[in-house]
Amino acid sequence: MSRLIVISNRVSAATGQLSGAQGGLAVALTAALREYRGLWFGWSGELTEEFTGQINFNREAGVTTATVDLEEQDVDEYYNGYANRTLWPLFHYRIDLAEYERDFAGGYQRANERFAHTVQPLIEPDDVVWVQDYHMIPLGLELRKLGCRNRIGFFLHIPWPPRRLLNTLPEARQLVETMFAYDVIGFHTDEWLQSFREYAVAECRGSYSDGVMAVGDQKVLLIVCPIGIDAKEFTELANSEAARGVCERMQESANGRAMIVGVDRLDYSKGLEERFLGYERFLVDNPEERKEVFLLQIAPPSRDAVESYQRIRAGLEGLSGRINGAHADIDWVPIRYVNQNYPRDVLAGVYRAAKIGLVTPLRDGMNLVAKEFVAAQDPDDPGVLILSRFAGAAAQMKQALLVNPHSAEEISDAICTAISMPREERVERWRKLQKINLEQDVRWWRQRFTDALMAAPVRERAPAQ
Ligand code: GDG
Repeated sequence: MSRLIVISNRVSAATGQLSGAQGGLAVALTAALREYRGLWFGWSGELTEEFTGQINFNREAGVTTATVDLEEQDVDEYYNGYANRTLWPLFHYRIDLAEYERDFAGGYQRANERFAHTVQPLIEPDDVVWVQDYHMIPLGLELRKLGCRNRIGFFLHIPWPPRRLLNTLPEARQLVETMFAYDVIGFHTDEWLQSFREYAVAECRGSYSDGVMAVGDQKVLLIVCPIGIDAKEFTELANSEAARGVCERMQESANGRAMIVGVDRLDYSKGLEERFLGYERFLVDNPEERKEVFLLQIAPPSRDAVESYQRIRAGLEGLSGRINGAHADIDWVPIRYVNQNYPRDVLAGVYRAAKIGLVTPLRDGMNLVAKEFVAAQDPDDPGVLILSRFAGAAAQMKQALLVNPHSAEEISDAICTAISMPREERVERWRKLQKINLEQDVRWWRQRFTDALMAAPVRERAPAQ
């Protein structure tokens, strides 16, 4: 049987001490790697004076990880630069925040070449290679240049931007052309796939038929493959003693008021400012309801080496302070805004205690918080999910209250609807949402992708460069 080689920027085999965004993904990939006797390769997160390509092997939770240290300049240009200051904002439609620097593009290319040279000797002829996310777009081509004929797939965890936005990136076409070295490319939604397809057809002379994009003599299968969570595990977590304790504590501190919860990495794509403004609109427009609710926003800081993240953090502190100053009373504060990272069982208990989950990103590849909120609910008395129609999750979670996150009025209206929603309707909506959560979970996702990849024809030869 073929081995699976997963390649991603950061590596985190599931050891039982999962935290943050790696949680569900690490569980899914670890399970796949165990099944296929695989290997997980990526950056160690550590710096080195001079890049040597020396690999640190580790065996964790039944999975072999192989990591490599990077030079400070690589991290500045590749990770903090091109990945997080160029591609992340651009792919989330924020060309106002995107920084286009040749040094970033050069560092990104160099880091990907270094990854390819380092991992290539570890790849055996029958192995199947799965590259993850926007940090590594050109990696497949770099491996092909080194003679790798294995099946190589790529999965994009973030949105694919519309063609006209992508064209603002000076090297957009060259970047997209590197992707034809893959055998399969996966997207969370049909919308992201269609944007990729439109770009490839219009700008790279691609032709598309039956899910296959052909460019010259290269063919790549495009698939929609929405990621899920480990819904069963998360539901169990929400029923654990620790989570129940947290839930009770939250209910006590809510003092009979309905808790609205938001949980997001502190990132401008998550629409936190717009969410606060929508909530404020609700307070202003519904004076009789306002002291019946409060918003708990958990927002652990991320990427704080990047200036736009420092700005959003300062902006949110100002905005939550202003809203609390304007609307609070001696016995009530409208927003509890917390910049901390909590263990997963605490999050599960918090979700469970909430009457409303407010998940309103301006743009999101998928959004796993929406799925976790659903998985954590009490089946007999579930809370209501308010979800941005611009999150990939909206394509699957149609029984949520879908809103335009830019509209304070829509957010406010949805909060009103959620607060007064009868129990039967809440239960009915929740059942459908949880059914999809369980059916299309994280294992379904990786099986769908690896099945497509394993079925791809093996390349006869590496493309000439
Ligand atoms: C990218 C894409 C796509 C958050 N705060 C805490 C904490 N979290 C966890 C959540 C959730 C994860 O982080 C966030 O996942 P999202 O999917 O919401 O967002 P991104 O981090 O932007 O992820 C996204 C995803 O990749 C997968 O493809 O869905 O669209 O942007 O699991 O629970 N976890 C803990 N403490 C916190 O305080 N433990």
